[in-house]
Amino acid sequence: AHGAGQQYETSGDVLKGAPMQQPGALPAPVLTAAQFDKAKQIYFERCAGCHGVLRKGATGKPLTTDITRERGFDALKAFITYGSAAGMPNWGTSGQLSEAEVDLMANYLLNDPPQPPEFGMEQIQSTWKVIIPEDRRPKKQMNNLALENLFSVTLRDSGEIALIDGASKEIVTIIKTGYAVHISRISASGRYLYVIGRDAKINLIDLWMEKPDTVAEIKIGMEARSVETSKFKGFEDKFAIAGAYWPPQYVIMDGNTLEPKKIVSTRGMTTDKQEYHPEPRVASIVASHFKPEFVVNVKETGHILLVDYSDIKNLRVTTIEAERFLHDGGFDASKRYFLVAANARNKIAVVDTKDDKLVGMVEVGATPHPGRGTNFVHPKFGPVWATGHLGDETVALIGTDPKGHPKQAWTKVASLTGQGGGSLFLKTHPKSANLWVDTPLNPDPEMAASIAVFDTRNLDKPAEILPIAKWAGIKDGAPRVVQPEYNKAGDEVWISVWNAKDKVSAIVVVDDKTRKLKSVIKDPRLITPTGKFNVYNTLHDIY
Ligand code: DHE
Repeated sequence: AHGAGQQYETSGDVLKGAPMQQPGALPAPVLTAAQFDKAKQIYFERCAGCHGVLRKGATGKPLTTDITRERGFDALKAFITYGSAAGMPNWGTSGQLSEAEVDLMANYLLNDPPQPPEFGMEQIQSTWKVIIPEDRRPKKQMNNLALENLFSVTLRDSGEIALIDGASKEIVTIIKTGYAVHISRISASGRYLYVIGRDAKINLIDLWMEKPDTVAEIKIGMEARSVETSKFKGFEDKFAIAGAYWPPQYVIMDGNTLEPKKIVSTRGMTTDKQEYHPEPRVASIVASHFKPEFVVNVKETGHILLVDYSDIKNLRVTTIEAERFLHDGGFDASKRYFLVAANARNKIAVVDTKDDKLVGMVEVGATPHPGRGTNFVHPKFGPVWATGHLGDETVALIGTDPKGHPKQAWTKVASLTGQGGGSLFLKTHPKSANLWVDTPLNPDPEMAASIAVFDTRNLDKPAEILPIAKWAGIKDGAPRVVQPEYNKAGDEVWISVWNAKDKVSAIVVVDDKTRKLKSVIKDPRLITPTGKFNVYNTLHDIY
């Protein structure tokens, strides 16, 4: 039941209870260059997401050699093989790593981690390509697409995105991108689409072309997850920003060409112990609607940076002390407050993007994972923002209206009971009374293959469970139902049925009012669809 997604789990107590090695720990085993390279690659693909490139730990435990050598080969081997209840995947028994590979990884962890190279302006510049310069791009929209209701869909394992027309549900085009694209964002004008791969490659896609395609590309590091674009009045489409996991840095670029302008390192001191951290990765980034600022969340140090892009030569950054292990988040309905999960700390930090300060720190359930979260009006407590959790079945509702409901603001006002843990994303829409909560990482295959729907006008009513993968007619494989996303009108919900690369996947469209199946998008080109980004909703932060 463990998939790659299990890498999400927090504080995987990787080494807890492991038999202690005798004092005078083992020396590092010698690996050949070929073995070392293979292990390095496996580590990068499977382990670094949670444990960090330098193995300092974040979502997973630290694995520096002072720790691994004390525990020893056998304990490491057991944990890699069997995993742990706290979230370490069972790489051995799941068959994802062979026994020889598990041995190799245990030995590799007894060696010091190699430091990957930096990626400064010279390297970034050398990857930058303008495929169609601005003066050769269309002056107006050259296609008949209803761009505001277009969906950009991540095809995770094929290194592509699909653009799908919201009305006809036809695939308009498939565009080659970086490796395992993570998110899509839209420029303020609605014309440009930015997507970023895990390999830190960004594609700038022009939606005005007869057939939308990449007009510029760049690589801003070795590994990344986030990209965003300037939205404040007067700066529409002017800048793009991307955050890297390695090297730990963010890069500000020209919004129309991706020309790299400025690189800023995020290395520095942690908020709690105020110790130096060599690998503070950039997690989510959003663009303020109140100021010419990007909100940049630095995972390992716990700082939220408000980066003022009005004068990047004399860059002003407000550094907000929040909480360590910042990951994903989104705005409240007024778009003034940004709420972000400090996932391994079971908290949501709240930043006022008008006054540029921290206004709340809310204790929620185990390992909150909101995506961008979602907003609705609670019958009793007024406007709330919601998050689901990886570590438990609850949905936490946080009051977001300090004027009208001051007592509830920045507190957990209620907790709903969903179908189980392993939730990644949830969504409603201003026009809807349905709250959709996924559970793709739940170990129970049936739960992972279905979605829970709450009635936001009557939250005492238990959620209805819809068997989305069954509706898609997918029997083969272990499909995971992930990330509900509304269309522009707010009357349809699109849900991915994410299966293995060599199995059939689909997108299921549900009528929001009736909660009945509306259509199933199936196509051989639809390989491992995960995130879906409706142009209008993404642009206007409607969720
Ligand atoms: Fe994500 C958002 C990081 C695994 C699908 N993911 C994000 C964001 C971060 C992040 C920092 C916020 C970006 C922003 O808003 O600027 N994700 C990570 C990881 O580090 C992690 C845990 C492990 C990894 O190795 O990458 C990880 N993510 C996954 C997946 O396995 C998912 C489920 C499938 C996939 O496509 O890879 C996945 N992540 C998503 C999606 C979003 C996202 C769909 C955007 C959700 C939204 O509605 O905004």
